[in-house]
Amino acid sequence: MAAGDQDSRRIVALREELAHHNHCYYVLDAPEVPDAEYDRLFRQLQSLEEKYPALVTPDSPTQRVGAKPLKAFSEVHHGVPMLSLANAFDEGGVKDFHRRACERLGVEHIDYSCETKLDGLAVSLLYENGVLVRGATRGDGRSGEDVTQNVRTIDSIPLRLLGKDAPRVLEVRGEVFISRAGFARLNRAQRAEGGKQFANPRNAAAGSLRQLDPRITAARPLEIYIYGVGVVEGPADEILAGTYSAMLERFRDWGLRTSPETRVARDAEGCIAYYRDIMARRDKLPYEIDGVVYKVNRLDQQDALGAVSRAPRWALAHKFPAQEEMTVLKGIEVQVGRTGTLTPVARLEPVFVGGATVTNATLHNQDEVKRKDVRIGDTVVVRRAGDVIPEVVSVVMSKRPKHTRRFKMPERCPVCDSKVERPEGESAARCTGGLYCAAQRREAIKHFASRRAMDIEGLGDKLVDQLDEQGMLSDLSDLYRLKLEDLAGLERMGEKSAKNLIDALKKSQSTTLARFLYALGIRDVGETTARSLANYCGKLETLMHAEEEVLQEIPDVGPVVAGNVHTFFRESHNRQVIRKLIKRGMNWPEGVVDRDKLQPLSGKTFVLTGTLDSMGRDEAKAKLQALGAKVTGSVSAKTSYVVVGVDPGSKATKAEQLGVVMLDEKAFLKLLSKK
Ligand code: D41
Repeated sequence: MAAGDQDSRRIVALREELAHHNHCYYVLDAPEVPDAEYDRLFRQLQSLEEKYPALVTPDSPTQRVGAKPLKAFSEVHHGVPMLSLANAFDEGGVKDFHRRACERLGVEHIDYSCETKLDGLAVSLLYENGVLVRGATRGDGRSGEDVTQNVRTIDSIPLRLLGKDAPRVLEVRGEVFISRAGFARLNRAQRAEGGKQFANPRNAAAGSLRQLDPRITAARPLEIYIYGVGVVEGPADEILAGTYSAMLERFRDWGLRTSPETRVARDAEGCIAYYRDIMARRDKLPYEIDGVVYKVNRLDQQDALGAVSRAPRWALAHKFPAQEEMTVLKGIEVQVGRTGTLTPVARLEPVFVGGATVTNATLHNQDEVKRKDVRIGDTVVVRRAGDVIPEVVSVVMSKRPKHTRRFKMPERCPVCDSKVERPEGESAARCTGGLYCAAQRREAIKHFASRRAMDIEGLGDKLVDQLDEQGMLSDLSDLYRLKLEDLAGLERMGEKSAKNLIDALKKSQSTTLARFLYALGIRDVGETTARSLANYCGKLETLMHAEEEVLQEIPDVGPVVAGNVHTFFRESHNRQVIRKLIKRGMNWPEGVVDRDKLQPLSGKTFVLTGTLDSMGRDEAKAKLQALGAKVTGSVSAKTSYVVVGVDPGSKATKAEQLGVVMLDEKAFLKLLSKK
């Protein structure tokens, strides 16, 4: 069928509109319309194109996937070589780089454009007359592979540049990557389909871009940031005359996506300040980065500096310390925690990783050791990311020495020789020695003294160990029997610090019931639960005599915690320690019950989605809040209930995925009436 004027104009208009919304979404990060509206326009275009196949053009947004699988990739020669980046691993390297650039240019100051260094793979995109005609991998920098079919499936790559003023030929370079969220989603999907797991986002991005079947690539959450330019011909080649940051600005106008973390900074100091800022926010960025990149901002200065051995003299990658390194595992020690949990800890040949020297790394538990099959003498990969505890990630099997033996968890506690138990269904093995076990006793005292518990200033971990070694702490209450003379005899304990500690101990005795309960270190009783217990019962006596069923009535307390609390207070040793603590001066204002925290839905979080017949959303929210519930806008694993009305949104799907309890209107009304 031949298209009427109206239809063909509509097709063009739809493509422009879709391109505009893509730009808003990917480049400006500010969508103007909801996804559903985009989908609607997209489907309109699809059906018009189905009606008039002759009007389908390769740059239509409907044509991202469509090509058939290839047998092999063909080779692409890069007209302008794709250079690599020189590296600096410390601030000295940055200062040297800056000094050399200043000397060569004969200037005192240089402006740099700073950006994040994404951990993906470099590609080249070629636009002719505004249309994407070729995509290629970097390869060795001189030639790479033709991955046009695949880059076309990446939504953040425009198939046609916006506006009319782009150069006739424009080759841009950028990094294709997968965000953290995309990576998690991809691996989850792979697991569900029995496919292979990717080790990290970089591998996933590289593997996805090098698929011969573009339909596979299309299903992968690839993204791009553009950071460079190759061949440029024709009008608007003035982009090569100003600054790099102005060039990026022009790229954005044309619909090309650039990093939002780009800043101009002056001299090495400005660059280093940028590095520190990004380093501090590294773990919060939505994608993984392995450093930052500084580029001399003035393009004429870039030209003057030129390149040496495949790397420009005007750009520098300032790398973060690696988060994973290899080292040798010298031994496995089993540590006993406050509640008796046995944790296998790897003793390592010291290794510098994630910005610190690491000599110990956790192996988590017996199952993990078994899964990773970690053995003494192995070369292992150690990871230290941000503030998390260093861990052993994997074993380099090819480096395993001969005659190694599997690790087995001890059957007796390495500290007190009591029996080790592993309750069914739990991953943790536990020492059954209780407070007779020195390790548990010491950890319990350290917890008791900690800031959020009794807050005994000056009673650090080392001192607790010392006091325990001297036999001065057979239980918690002995802390309040300590005298100046006892402390004076200890190593590294001056008169002044001894006196301060005695004062701090005295001060800690005026406390609150919530703090005291938390300080006792009852299994699974954190600060929030301790507060709930205190608020609900008001008096310690009440709590000590409460039956499990009664405890379960308390907000935040389920059967497990109720059981733990009950067991703790039934234990005569514990009751005795509490009695002694009180006798020696522990006190708190009694019976102050915080009524707010006593409401029937305290501690519960609700999310509302869809419309209810019987009441408006505000009314439902008010009713819930009146009962003490929290009402939030988005579903997470912490959500207690999702109330699902008519026409629910994506929140219902999310709730289903996370296994959050969903209430329909009837169940919701019933819940309100019962409370
Ligand atoms: O984010 C990156 N990985 C990144 C890589 C970046 N932000 N800028 C880069 N700039 C260049 C030059 C200066 C050569 C145009 C790069 C790369 N190159 C690069 N990536 C892989 C090889 C080279």
